[in-house]
Amino acid sequence: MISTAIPYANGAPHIGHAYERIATDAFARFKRLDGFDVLFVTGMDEHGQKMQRTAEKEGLTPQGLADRTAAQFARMGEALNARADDIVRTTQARHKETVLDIWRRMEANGDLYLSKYSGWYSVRDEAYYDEGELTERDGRKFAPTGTPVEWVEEESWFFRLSAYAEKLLAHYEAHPDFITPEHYRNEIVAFVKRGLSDLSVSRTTFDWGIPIPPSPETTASHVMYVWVDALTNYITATGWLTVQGDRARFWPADAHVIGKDITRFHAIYWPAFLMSAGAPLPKQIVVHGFLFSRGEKMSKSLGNVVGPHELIERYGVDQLRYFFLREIPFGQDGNYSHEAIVNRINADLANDLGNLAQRSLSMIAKNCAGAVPAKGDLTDADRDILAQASAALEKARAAMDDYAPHHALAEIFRVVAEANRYFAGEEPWAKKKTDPARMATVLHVTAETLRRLAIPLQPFIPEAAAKLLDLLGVGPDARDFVHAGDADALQDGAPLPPPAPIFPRFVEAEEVTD
Ligand code: ME8
Repeated sequence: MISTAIPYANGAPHIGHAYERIATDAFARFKRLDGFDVLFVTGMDEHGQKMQRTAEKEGLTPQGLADRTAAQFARMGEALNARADDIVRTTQARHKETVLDIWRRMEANGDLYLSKYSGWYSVRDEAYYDEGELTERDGRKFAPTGTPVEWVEEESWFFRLSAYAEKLLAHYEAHPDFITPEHYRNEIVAFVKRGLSDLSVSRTTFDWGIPIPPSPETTASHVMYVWVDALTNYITATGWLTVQGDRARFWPADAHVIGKDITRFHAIYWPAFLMSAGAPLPKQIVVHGFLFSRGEKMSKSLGNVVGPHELIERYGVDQLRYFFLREIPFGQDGNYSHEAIVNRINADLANDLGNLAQRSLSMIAKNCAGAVPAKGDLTDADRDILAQASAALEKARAAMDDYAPHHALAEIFRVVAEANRYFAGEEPWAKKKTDPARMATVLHVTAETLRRLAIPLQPFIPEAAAKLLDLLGVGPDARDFVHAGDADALQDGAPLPPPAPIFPRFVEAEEVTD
């Protein structure tokens, strides 16, 4: 099981959301093609004060706002070719049931108590902050994330988070890969080592949330703190705890893919809640960095918010997926700009991969009767390029196990570049008259190299890889990684469809300015 964070339903999808969805989809596709049984889930975070306030501002009901945003995110998932198996919306009945179950388990374990909360709260972050973490500007106080905080004083349920610091540290110690990349792990470990305060887990000053069952001790009606609610979505998706159906086997999750701003919630609160509820912990919290448009943080006020749909329309979906996954070292922040995207499209996709496929396949169409040319005796150069293409899958697999798609793609494209050198060096066009058998062998080896590379490219650029495999005559049931090797190699004389381009160059149109 692999998940994305569930985006707040108070605003339209932005490129950070698209990035997370693309990366998680690539991880899910990779495992699926590698023979694993995969559950890929996403969702919508629909409760909380921020939702209630935005809805009021826009003259909508919170549910109306959530429905509108959920439809936008569903469209984004389709447009990115990154459809999940399930979308958990926190206003769904199945989810409320799961959250109440978790709550009762934490209560039964003696970890919830009623008290009074007085302290600072950021509605934008839906997070509490200690006085010491705040900065002051113009008489107003701000959280370390830059968002304004307000003073909150209310009756509240508390979760005994303080009792979990040692247990969490022991867990991080015993599972060094629990938070990855390591840099985020170190931050979390240092934070927990400073000690944890108990966490306020209910609110009484608004009502857009999951109601907490009334107790004789309370004087007001409480709704669940939105992070207890939201984090539980991951269990809702599997039905573990409640439905116990077919999907329950997917819990505990293998990976929660999240952005760096919400590591505290996923690597501290969530495992503590689960320990309290007696539930197994997810195996890994996989953290990605933030995307910036030319190095600036995206914000509406800066006017640099480019929507995912606009980018897909301008560059193409595989092009965008490739750019994000190849360009940004996973886990680090990254920039995107028109120039950088065009550069990747033209250099890697159009020139290296697209041209090699186009040149070799059109030579085959013209000179080899549109069928896989016959392979003669192999030279060292032939054997070497085929071996490199096979090894690319192994290296990509290791990189993806480390959540490093940029390394996987770098390796595959290193071999694409090698294959171009091989093709240019062998000059099959010059051998047409002098040594047609050798020409056929070089074209065969090139086509087989492309097949071996197209197979591991599928998770990253699904449409173009499928098109390339079509052009190579590889049937839909011969595309899993298990078919990448010698046993399924192209056969002499197998018919091929007419060649077609897979990646056009990006040509500047007059209106494309940045
Ligand atoms: O945090 N670049 O929702 P969200 C890359 N509802 N990733 C970014 C980003 C950027 N500029 N901006 C945001 C929430 N993200 C909660 C999650 S999970 C139980 C609840 C990432 O809509 C962000 O880090 O603010 C998070 O992983 C995801 O987008 C949703 O952010």
